Amino acid sequence: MNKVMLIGRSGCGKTTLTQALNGEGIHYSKTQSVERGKFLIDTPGEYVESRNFGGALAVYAYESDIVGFLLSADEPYSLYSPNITSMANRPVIGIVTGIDRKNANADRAVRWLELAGCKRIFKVSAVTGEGIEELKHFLSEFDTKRYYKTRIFDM
Ligand SMILES: Nc1nc2c(ncn2[C@@H]2O[C@H](COP(=O)(O)OP(=O)(O)OP(=O)(O)O)[C@@H](O)[C@H]2O)c(=O)[nH]1
Ligand SMILES: [Mg+2]
Repeated sequence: MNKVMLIGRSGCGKTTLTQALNGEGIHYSKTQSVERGKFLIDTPGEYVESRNFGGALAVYAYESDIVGFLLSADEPYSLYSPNITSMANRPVIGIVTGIDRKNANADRAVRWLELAGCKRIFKVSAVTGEGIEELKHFLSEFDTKRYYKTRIFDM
């Protein structure tokens, strides 16, 4: 399994997705500091919301094989600047979370993640389980060595 670092605004569902990917029961727990698991690095939303913490994400990216940009399907705006993925030193995937939410607009979130530079985007709900297996399969099978040679997501 590749190791993935999850980043995104507070409340977008990083911890809940971590629990779903780990097959744990879902329970609310505010992330107070970077939590490193065997395959998942869960970061507090404040790290992407504040310039002062932003640099730490670059450091933790070195511990990861893949960086995941999360955007909840009901977020009213995106924090990701156009082409910001080019700043990452790891392959970046987009993950639209909370596609079951009442005011979800998953296609809009996909467009924002595409604008940020994500070439491979997953749509998931940690609550209904939709999309979780597809994401798990990708994380376990994605060949980062091949990616560095080709720069394309061929799965
Ligand atoms: N309906 C729905 N709610 C979700 C989903 N994922 C997360 N939530 C809810 O959104 C709230 C925030 O989720 P968290 O996983 O704690 O968010 P986070 O990104 O880890 O937030 P920080 O730790 O503050 O950075 C919780 O009440 C979750 O139950 C989802 O897929 N669907
Ligand atoms: Mg959290």
